[in-house]
Amino acid sequence: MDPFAGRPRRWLDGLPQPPRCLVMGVLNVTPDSFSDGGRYADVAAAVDHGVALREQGADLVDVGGESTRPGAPRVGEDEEHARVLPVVRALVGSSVPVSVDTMRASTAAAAVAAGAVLVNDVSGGLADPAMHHEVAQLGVPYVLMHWRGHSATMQQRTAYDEVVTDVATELTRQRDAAVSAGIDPGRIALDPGIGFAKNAAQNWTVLAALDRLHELGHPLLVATSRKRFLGELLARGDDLRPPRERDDATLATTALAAARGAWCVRVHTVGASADAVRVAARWGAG
Ligand code: PMM
Repeated sequence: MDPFAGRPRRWLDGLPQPPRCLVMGVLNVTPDSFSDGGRYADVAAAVDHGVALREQGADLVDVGGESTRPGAPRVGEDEEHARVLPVVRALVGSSVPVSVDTMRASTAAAAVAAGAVLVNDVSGGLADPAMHHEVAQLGVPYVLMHWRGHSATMQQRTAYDEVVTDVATELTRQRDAAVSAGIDPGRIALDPGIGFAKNAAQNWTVLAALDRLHELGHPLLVATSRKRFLGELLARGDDLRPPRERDDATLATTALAAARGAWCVRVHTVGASADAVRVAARWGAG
């Protein structure tokens, strides 16, 4: 029997390469994420939101059960499974393509068994030594993000000689580890980890250098949605623009990332971004 029966084939034959940037919709099943914590903490609300994201044009709905906002504590394995798996099952049952946002191999495996088609690991394999081997066995696409440590301490890890070079070097090291563990390089997308162990200036420097990250030879996922550096850019005096008022700025970063060749953007508000990536593709085609 085909273990992937019923799942969208386009995700199982490798990384899809559509003629436009993909849109991943964020679905945090957490009480404490920085912009949507608590809103989708119960299964029914989360599933309704995931279906709505799909209807608004998400190519994937990214289900996560552990907040990674700066300072967040870790969530236990059982709790993460209890948050994520019923939502993954229900969305897959509604024909929504789902990725799982997790740093744990066991959660990745359980979510793929429940129908998820991609593993999105913000730690790039550093949080759980079993992750790369597990993803290799699962045979699904893998988003490998630049990461230097858990949320509780990551903002103390912002020392770089030159941020773009260092991010590229560290991503390459993790990519090589993933490939050595058996993950097909054709199924790996890289993500510079905007807001992870980076201050606002470093985030902007990395975004301005996407071309250098393209040289690593993998599709790039860019996730800026509602992040603090946008709140800082748009601050009035000492008052940061609140997370839920950063969607217009996120739309600008979506359009720019898509125009600079990003393979996928990860966003909270999907509809406008789904339009923007089409505009960027059409503009690029001339
Ligand atoms: N950021 C967050 C969560 N998951 N996944 C990837 N690949 N890249 C990111 O930058 C990323 C992520 C944190 O933000 P959230 O609270 O909006 O989910």
